[in-house]
Amino acid sequence: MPTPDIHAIELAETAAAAFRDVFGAEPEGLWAAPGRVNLIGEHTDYNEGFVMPFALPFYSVAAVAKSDTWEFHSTYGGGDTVRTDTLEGVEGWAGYLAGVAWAMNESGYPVDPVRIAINSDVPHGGGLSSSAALECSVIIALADLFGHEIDRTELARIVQKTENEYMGAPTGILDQSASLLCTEGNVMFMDCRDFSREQVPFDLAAGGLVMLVIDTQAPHRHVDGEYGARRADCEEAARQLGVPFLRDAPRHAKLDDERLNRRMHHILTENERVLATVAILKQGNVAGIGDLLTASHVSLRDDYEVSSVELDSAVDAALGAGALGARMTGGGFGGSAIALVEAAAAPKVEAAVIEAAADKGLPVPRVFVARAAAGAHRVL
Ligand code: GAF
Repeated sequence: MPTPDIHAIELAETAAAAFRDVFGAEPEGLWAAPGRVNLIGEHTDYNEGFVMPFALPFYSVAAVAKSDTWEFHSTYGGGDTVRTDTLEGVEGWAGYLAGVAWAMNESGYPVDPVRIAINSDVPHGGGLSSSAALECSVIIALADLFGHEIDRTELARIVQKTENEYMGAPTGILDQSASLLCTEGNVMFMDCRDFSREQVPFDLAAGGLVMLVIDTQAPHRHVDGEYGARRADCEEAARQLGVPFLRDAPRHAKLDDERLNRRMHHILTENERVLATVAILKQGNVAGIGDLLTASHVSLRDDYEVSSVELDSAVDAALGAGALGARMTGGGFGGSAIALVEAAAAPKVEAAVIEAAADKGLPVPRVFVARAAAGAHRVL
């Protein structure tokens, strides 16, 4: 049972107040699910490789009660309310809510209509899994309310089904797993082949360090073709090598196609970097992972080609100002970067990142200090 997060409780109070205002009734409960940072192990999830996320203390909170019809309210985006008799074809933010209920029904866990009021402070479009947080807060609520005892790895699969089949986004399993399975104070090392995982202590303060998250304010998108194109490249590379997934490719495999070869090289080296990161963290040497983070960024930028001018600017400026390591995090094409820095150097790194963006005429990034927070839980 995670320690109740004060912040999640405040968000929950606002969600409950919105629920009362809009529906004129009390919610039956409040459930919170966090956004995430992926420390390392990027684009490896759909190659059945290794990932290493931690939960951020930013949450989506769902206030929920049973109802006669589907009613969805969100406190953000103008305080919109959507009412529907059917779960089919709900679009926009409410689609994530309807989609989770749809995926539960499809997966053999029947749910009836509910009212949901959502409140969230996971930055939208920041590449920090705001949609997974939304979906995960709703799925733990529905599982509780309708008495389904479902393993959290199965919940993650149902949320992935929502993304893939209802929302049409071909994502892997990283974000949902992070939101549902991460634990406070730890970074989660997970094998996406079989969900085997280990919570690795992530004590930044003991090493005099902080992890900065740099939200570039350049929206990141999944539904456009680039994410799917990377997946297709990986599948084709695996097919040409005769292996089920790139995770299974031999270390020195070579493909004739230069682009596919680079994609494969990223996946193979990224999996190795995750294993090296786990080993270093287990020695209690958080500062020692800096070079691995930076090498991951270089690989994502050059071999996998999912970085962006905003992310590269943030990473280069952070490193130039003394960060021990920095990289983009999440799917890329905008979104957020992370930088591992000595606590005393954090203001200098933040200033350098902001100045570099201004010099290039890019949006002003929002920089904050991350900590490893609790995964999805019932608040009240
Ligand atoms: C996005 C996807 F949703 C994840 O499944 C994962 O592939 C990630 O990009 C890249 O590591 O967040």
